[in-house]
Amino acid sequence: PLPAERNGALSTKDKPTKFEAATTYNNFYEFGVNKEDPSRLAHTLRTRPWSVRVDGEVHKPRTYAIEDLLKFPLEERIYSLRCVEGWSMIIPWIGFPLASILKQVEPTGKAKFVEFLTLHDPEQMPGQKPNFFGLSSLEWPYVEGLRLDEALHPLTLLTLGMYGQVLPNQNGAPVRVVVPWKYGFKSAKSIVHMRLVASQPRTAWEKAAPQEYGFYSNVNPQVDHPRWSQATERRIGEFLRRKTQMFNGYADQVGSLYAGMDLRKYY
Ligand SMILES: Nc1nc2c(c(=O)[nH]1)N[C@H]1C(S)=C(S)[C@@H](COP(=O)(O)O)O[C@H]1N2
Ligand SMILES: [Mo]
Repeated sequence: PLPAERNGALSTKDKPTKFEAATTYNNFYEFGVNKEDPSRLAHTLRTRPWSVRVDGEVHKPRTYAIEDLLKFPLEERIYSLRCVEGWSMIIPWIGFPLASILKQVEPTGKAKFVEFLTLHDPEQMPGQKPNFFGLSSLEWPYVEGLRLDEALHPLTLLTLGMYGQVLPNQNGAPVRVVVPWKYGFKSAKSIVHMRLVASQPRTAWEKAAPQEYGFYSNVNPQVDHPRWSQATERRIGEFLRRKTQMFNGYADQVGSLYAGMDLRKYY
């Protein structure tokens, strides 16, 4: 169990997805490319000891043991997660604003982006082993990134738990980020390193298919994926598709971050 008070103001009123669904229908390519692979295979991930290195363009680089992270004041926030594949879930996450950590390490004036790196260990993460043909689903480690102002936004949650307990391995134990106005792949799992950098990181999905997965990846029903529409989504557990909301429903809170930007160009 991981107790935390609900932040009602920052939580959607939509009904949470069933725990059983949220823990058996996952994307976590370190454990395979099929939705049921992570729940079946992620037991090999060792989440203790665990630490997160925070360095790069900062005045006070620091390594946080997972126990240090668990001492931050935790809150529960019910967010919608919209996968780029066209499905969504409502998940009661537990964590604290990523900004709390970023402020402690004191970014230098050169820091413009935050890069997130997932653990790279094929012995624990079988999906990182190349297949018979020497091919891998993605380049490892999984890399994601945010602009510094996005990383500092109060909605961006450093996440340690969900549904009142610590994160199940398949959902990115022991620590992941959750960025609710962006497609799910921006929310990197099982993070070991956060690097503050001057130039835009090259993310794992940009390396795999740059014309399909841009750096920003804000949820946007008006900009289709090259191979499918993004106008609607299937909420896991529901039958009819729903309309996808601009910025996944968080437009009032985050729209100003992108004022004046052409969101077709910066997809
Ligand atoms: N390290 C890592 N993080 C990842 C992924 C991944 O394959 N590896 N998949 C992403 C994708 S595509 C989605 S939709 C969400 C899914 O999170 P969930 O399984 O907890 O719902 O995790 C994201 N974070
Ligand atoms: Mo996704």
